[in-house]
Formats: sequence, structure tokens, C-alpha cells
Amino acid sequence: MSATVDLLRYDWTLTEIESIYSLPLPELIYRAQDSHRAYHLNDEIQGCALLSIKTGGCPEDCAYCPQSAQYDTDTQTQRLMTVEDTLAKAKQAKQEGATRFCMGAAWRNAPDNSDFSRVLKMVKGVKDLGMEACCTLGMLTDDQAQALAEAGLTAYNHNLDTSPEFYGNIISTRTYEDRLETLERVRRAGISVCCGGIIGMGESLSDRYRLLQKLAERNPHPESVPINMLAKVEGTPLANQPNSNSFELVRMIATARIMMPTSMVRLSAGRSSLSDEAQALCFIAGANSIFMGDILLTTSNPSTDRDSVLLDKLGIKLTQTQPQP
Ligand code: SAM
Ligand code: DTB
Ligand code: SF4
Repeated sequence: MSATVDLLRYDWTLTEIESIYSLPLPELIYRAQDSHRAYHLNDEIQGCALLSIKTGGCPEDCAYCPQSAQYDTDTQTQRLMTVEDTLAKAKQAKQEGATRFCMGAAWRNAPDNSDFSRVLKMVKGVKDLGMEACCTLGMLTDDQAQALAEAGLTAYNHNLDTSPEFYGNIISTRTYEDRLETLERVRRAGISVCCGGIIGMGESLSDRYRLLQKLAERNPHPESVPINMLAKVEGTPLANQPNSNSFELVRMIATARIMMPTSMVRLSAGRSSLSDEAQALCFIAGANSIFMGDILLTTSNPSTDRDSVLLDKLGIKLTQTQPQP
């Protein structure tokens, strides 16, 4: 372990976080690299695939989300996919180099009916392919978390999205506390936690520091921290937000990397609006995972071909083996 990487910390103060985030960029990158190299390979990132298994018609009002039934977007509502179609997508993703398969459903909470049993079958099937299986289905009960664990689920994605203070500007239909409870249930069931947030929703710098503080105060840290840049979608209340600048994303990633050095930091939504150079900076700042494939859940993402050209140019390869989550 590098001398400058101390034991993991859960008590970062806002002043400390601010002073890291606002370092001169070369110094910030230097420190992020130091943390990154202590726990991760520098020439490898994980390829993940994302599939929307149930699309649109969601009763929640998350202001960023094209799948909320409360906004008039172009998203076509689709019922839960079949196990067979889902596993065909997972196989294809594996062939394209993904080692983790994430299934997203536009639900307020996971249902207690045959749809949930179907999701359990999907999880088992993905694991049988030798891939990590991740789900994001909204809020969970203890029993549902336990059932997902028994089906072999590797990780559950449930984001804090932003600071507790800004949260109410973005979502009114469920509370920050609800989210923390689901995260607790996931942890108690022994499933690894994937939890991150979004930048570019009109939040202040302090809101970003608070988000990072709330993520890093969790003990253990979330094993996986997706950092999303808002994908602006026509019809959502955030459609006309100004573009965030890619250096802010780089700073967010680097700060997350320094505060949670052992976690996977995932460069998630927003990649299609980044230049090759900005993506390279994100990897140098400690991002070690991307979503592969033309679409995320409903919005666009760079093609696998474009990604492989970029990774070749950077001398970075996709992880071949299943890393620990
Ligand atoms: N309905 C479930 C839930 O919200 O927990 C799961 C799916 S939801 C789409 C998963 C996450 O995707 C959200 O918490 C949010 O962080 C992210 N997300 C959704 N729409 C986004 C957008 N337009 N831009 C960036 N991130 C987005
Ligand atoms: C996460 O933090 N980002 C992914 C994953 N978790 C589920 C979702 C991004 C969604 C972007 C908007 C869309 O494509 O609909
Ligand atoms: Fe529904 Fe999830 Fe979209 Fe919120 S983010 S509206 S809960 S699908």
C-alpha cells in the first residue's frame, strides 16, 4: 500500500472534501492516481452492460428521469422482459467483453408478484453465465433483499443521487431516508452496494461535497460508486439545465477515488457527450468502469466499437476475469 494512502476513512469533513475537490488539477490527479494505484490496476477497466428490463411508466417524480410517468417524454413504456430475452442480451454483452450485467427496472419498489420471481430467474441466469449480476429495482423489503441474495445477486444499485439538502428539489415522492433504508437492507442481506449520484442537475459545489460525504460515511464504503453526468432528456424538468463542464466530472471522480480508494468508481451516464480526451482524464482520475453498448437504459452511450478504439489508443484493456465487486 502506498505510504500516502491511509486506512479507509468514514469521517471526511466538508472542509477536507472541498480542499481536495478544488486542488489544482495536476495535484488532484496526482493524489487520485496514488490512491488508485494502491488498490487497482492502472491499465484495466471493467466493462459493464446495462439493460432496461422494465421501461417507463414509473410513478416517482425524479426530475432527471425520462421513465417517470409524470413527464411527457419519448420513452416507450415496456413491460418486464422475458428471462430468455434478458439472458440473450447478457450473453451478447459477455461476448462483447462485459463482466458485469446490470438490470434496471422503472419501479418505485420491487413488486411482490410473479415479476419479482422472474427477476430472480434473470439473476440466477446471469450468474450461471459467469458474470456479476447487478439490479436496480427501486426500494426493497428485507425479504426481497434476502431473496435476491439467495438468487446470487452480486450488487444492488440504489443511488443517493445528490446531497440531502438538494434532494427535495429533484424528487418529492420518496425521501433520502427511504433510500438509506434500502441501502441498509441490501447490506444486511450480504449483497454488495452500488451507490452514487449525478452531477449537472443545478446543484451547488457544496451539494456535491455533501453527496460524497454521505457516500463515504457508509461503513463499509459502497463497493461500487457510479458517477453520472445528467443525461438531459426532452420533457423532463431538467431538460434545459446548462451543460456541466467535463472538468467537474473529472474532479468528482478524482475526489471519490481519494475518499473511497478501494471502491470501483464507475464513469456512468454522460459519456457520449465527452471527448476522447475528457474520458481519458476520467480514467486517469480513477474511474475504472464503463457501461458498454449503444444505450444505457433509455439514453445513448458510445458504441462498443468506438470504445475499443479509444481504449486501444489509451493502452487500457477491459478486465478479463470477474473482479471482486
Ligand atoms: N427505478 C429505480 C431507482 O430509481 O432506484 C432504478 C432505475 S433508475 C433509472 C437508476 C439511477 O439512474 C437513478 O438513481 C439515477 O441516479 C440514474 N439516472 C436516471 N436517469 C438519469 C439521467 N437522465 N441522467 C443521469 N443519471 C440518471
Ligand atoms: C447508475 O448510476 N447509472 C445507470 C445505472 N446506475 C442504472 C443508469 C443511467 C441512466 C441514464 C439515463 C437513461 O439512460 O435512461
Ligand atoms: Fe422511477 Fe427510478 Fe426513474 Fe425515479 S429514477 S422516475 S424511481 S425509474
